[in-house]
Amino acid sequence: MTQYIDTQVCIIGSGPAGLLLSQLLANAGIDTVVLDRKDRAYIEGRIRAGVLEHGTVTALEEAGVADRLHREGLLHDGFDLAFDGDRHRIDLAALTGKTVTVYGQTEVTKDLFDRRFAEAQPFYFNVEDVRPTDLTSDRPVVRFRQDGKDVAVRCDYVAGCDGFHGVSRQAIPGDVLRTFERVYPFGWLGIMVERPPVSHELIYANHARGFALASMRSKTRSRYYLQCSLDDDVADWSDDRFWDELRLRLGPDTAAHLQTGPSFEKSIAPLRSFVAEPMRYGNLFLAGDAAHIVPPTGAKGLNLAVADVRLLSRALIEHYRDGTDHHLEHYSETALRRVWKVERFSWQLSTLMHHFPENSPFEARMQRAEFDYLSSSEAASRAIAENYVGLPLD
Ligand code: RFL
Ligand code: PHB
Repeated sequence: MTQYIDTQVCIIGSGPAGLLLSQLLANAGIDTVVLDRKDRAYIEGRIRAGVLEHGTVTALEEAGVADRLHREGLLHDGFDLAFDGDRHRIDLAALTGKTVTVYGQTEVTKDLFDRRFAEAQPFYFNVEDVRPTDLTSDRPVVRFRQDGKDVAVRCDYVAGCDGFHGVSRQAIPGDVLRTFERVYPFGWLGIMVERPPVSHELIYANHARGFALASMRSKTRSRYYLQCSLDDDVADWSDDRFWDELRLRLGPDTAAHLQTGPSFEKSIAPLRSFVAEPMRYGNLFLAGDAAHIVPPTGAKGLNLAVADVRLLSRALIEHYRDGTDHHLEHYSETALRRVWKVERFSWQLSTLMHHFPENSPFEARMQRAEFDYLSSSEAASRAIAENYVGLPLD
């Protein structure tokens, strides 16, 4: 026997995109049902993004979930690019008048869950076999199984917020969907450690041995990354090996301030650029990693997911409140225009800052020339800065 549930918007995926969309719609009096194949503890535990654009903070404020962020988040008004020992600071505040906020994705997710649970939002966790159907009808149905029972959510719209490996994108027929992809020939090995950061701002370093990033989650917790081979196994990387390599890539002046300790998280993530077009099929709308992936170098993945959700929530609220579909009709093209600009920036910064095994000496010189140009040109630095703090919504 199938249990039927009726709602206005069925949201597949309760990562940051799905949770924020649900909250923004709830604030406008729109009903949602949210489902996820994992549970809350698992989703909150995923250590990922750390840098929030100004617009992301605004969206969290609009959703009413920014109190702790304002208390605990760290405002950063610049970051460093390092190239074979030379350093160039991108002064975000001076170049753009804006800052970014360092606050972990784990915390954003926790704040959103706390709020949704306080409002008794219906969640379906640990669901299996999720199938979005009837997407071109005016009453789509999302079917799934939970605890051996069949459930069907009847809705006006489906929001596919189920990440890169989700089912929503796959529900778009092959003759409609176009995908664009670049897979990078290396990964990022990341660790978390309960020690003060090596520097009060982030350092992105290109070294002949590979890229390194010094980041943080708070004044006492650091996050470091090293470019690694895709064949590497986390087990090959003892903490000692990680610290030795990080010291080499950051250089002696910075390394002198490095406080090491036992890591409590260590994982390898591949780097990919990916875009799916269109981001709408019938009454299905894709948002976040379900539609696009950026390499983490520009710190854009979570921010891009939030930008999609701002556009989509605005369009859905306009539909229910004013009865007009102008922004829904243009959602895909508006979102994609911004997505491609952010893809471009993430690709540019990734290309500049990594050691590419296949690069010829010419391409290596081009990287160096780009760094030298950035270091000497305020215009070039401002172009990096305005992308890093976040491009306008549309
Ligand atoms: P998520 O977070 O992947 O959430 C998708 C949710 O959908 C669920 N799901 C399903 N649910 C039901 N049925 C199915 N069939 C389903 N399949 C999947 C999943 O369980 C999950 O809960 O996507 P969302 O919401 O679009 O959010 C995107 C962000 O998580 C992602 O872009 C960022 O984490 C990327 N990222 C960074 N972004 C930044 O803005 N700044 C950063 O500094 C940054 N650093 C990073 C990153 C990602 C990293 N990794 C590991 C990929 C650093 C790393 C290392
Ligand atoms: C992080 O702290 O996890 C982080 C920061 C900046 C990036 C990517 C990841 O560009």
